Amino acid sequence: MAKDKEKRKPEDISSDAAVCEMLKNMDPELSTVFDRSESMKACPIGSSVSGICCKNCSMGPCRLKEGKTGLCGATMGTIGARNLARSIAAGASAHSDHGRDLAHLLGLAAQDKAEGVKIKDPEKLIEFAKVLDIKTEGREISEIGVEVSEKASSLFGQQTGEVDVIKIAPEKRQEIWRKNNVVPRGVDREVVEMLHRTNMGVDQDVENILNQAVRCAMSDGWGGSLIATEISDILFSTPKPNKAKTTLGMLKEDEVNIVIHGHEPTLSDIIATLADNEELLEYAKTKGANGINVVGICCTANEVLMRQGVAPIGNFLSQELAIMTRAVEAMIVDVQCIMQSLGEVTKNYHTKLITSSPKCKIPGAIHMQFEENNGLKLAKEIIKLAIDNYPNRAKEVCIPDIKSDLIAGFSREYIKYMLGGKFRGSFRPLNDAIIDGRIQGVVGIVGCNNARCTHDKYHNYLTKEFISRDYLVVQTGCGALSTAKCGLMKSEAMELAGDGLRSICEAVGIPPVLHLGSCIDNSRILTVVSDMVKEGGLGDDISDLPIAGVAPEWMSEKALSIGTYFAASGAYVAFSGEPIPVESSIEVKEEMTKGWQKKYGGQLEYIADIDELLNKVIEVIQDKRKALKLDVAKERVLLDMEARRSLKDV
Ligand code: SF4
Ligand code: MSK
Repeated sequence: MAKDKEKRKPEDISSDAAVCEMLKNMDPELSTVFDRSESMKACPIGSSVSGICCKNCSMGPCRLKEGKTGLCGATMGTIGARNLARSIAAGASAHSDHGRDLAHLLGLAAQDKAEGVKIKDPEKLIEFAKVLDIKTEGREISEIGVEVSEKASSLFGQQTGEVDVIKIAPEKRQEIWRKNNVVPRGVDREVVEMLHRTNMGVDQDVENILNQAVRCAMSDGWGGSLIATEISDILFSTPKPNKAKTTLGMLKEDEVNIVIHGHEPTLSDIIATLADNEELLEYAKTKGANGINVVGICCTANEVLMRQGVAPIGNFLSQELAIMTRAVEAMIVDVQCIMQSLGEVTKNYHTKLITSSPKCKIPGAIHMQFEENNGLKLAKEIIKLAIDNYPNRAKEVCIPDIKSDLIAGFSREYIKYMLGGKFRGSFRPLNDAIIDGRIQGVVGIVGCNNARCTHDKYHNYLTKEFISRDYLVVQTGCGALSTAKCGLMKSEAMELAGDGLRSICEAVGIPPVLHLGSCIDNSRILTVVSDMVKEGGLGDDISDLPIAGVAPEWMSEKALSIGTYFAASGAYVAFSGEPIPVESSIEVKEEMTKGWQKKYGGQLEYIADIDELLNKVIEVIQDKRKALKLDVAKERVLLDMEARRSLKDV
């Protein structure tokens, strides 16, 4: 292992300075995901670069190269489309199952039956109730909460009609979806049909498979994820900007460190709230600790960062290293993006690994199951267990002395408020800034880290490049944490922004990179772009907007679902890092680019070279500006107002 480590310098492995520090100091006998990425190469056929692999029946796995078919006659195109579609179904399931649980929790919280959880944003509940056509006038909040819970839950099992949260999208967009028959009928229905159609010997037509893949992804972005975000805001509060600090350096030498990791906001929100509970703090003192330090990893971190300012210590690839600091008393994990290696890593340290969801048990972990009626009691038990573990900590800890400031907490509601004020909240100033060219466009840089790319490098590189060219960057998930760690989410980052973007950021008082939340919260971006269209002046559909999405270090199947629902919503989307599992099929790639462009005005493609991707995104956005005649507007604004007025005649 030590020999493997000599191959790459820490700086070639990660752009996170605290992670590099850990890699320099860690026990050379131990293995991390970075080591395994070197010792175990990806299967070239499985990754679909030089062929494709199908294992949908026991006559296979069939490994195909150009010109061959599987035993059943399946072509590379059919297998590529099926593989992508199955990944989308899995990704959509993960997000949607999360949304389902929150919908159920809302009903219990409304009836005071969810321990430690209450409706924190009744205004948002009323707004969401209206989207679901639920009467709100003259009704108690609890009553509305129960009905919203029931209606939202019913959208998962609905069999016919439309998942009616799509009404949030601009009218024209809804018509495009109806015309192409991709409006989800019910969240679960689309996933089940996707799995059926990709079963051995069913759907064999590339376009037909991908049509359903789009409908399935739509049931995530405009279904399960959107429901999850709206209800998370209702229950745990709609985010407002808050200051925090980040990196592994936020672990504390003299306090009980508790890491919350995964994706769910429920138990983690209660644990974070209890960090300054007097009784628990007193108990911590009896064990020699000066406090309780709750910090986060991955999207659970993003959930509590957005609402409570809890420090995110890292993203996906930092999870093993957090334990290797020897300073973590307990790591509580819920669902998604939790490496199984944590069970092995904790064997070498005093850290207690605790699983809390019935959906995720890990060998080597203690299972302490969260139920809607035990949140507070369980959170206290977990914190006490962590406190009891503090005296078992090694004398020497290894916490990197590196920290970075950040501002997070940009919800759609807050963006509207910050631009227009409480009583006239509006996207007008943003649209105007885009129209007059101070902001060239909006780029969403989202998604995971991938151990086969230099950790955080592409996220940070692209973010810097875009803001320097006056593109406002919005982020979610691990991508958001990448840039936060390298200091791009603080006011000082304004210096890196182009003059136009900087003038807006200074006027409004925001950083040039906005943190919109967890992976689930990509649905926030959908609602923001829908509002931008409704505000007017930038066309009448999402596909008219000068926007694009990028996932430069993607890893999870959820990213494929996200990329697909953005493309189906009219955005240009590019992935980089590792290829999308369709690379060996020209037929599939053509449908996802030219085909989807024609149908939805958006597309999804993989571009290996990061500068090529940067230029492509700029080209796409500039083409949109041209189509809106904004390229002309910018020059005329710089000349005089008269010329700008005459633009109407162009
Ligand atoms: Fe091979 Fe066809 Fe079976 Fe796939 S479904 S494993 S291509 S025989
Ligand atoms: S946690 S899905 S690695 S963004 Fe949402 Fe990060 Fe990707 Fe998991």
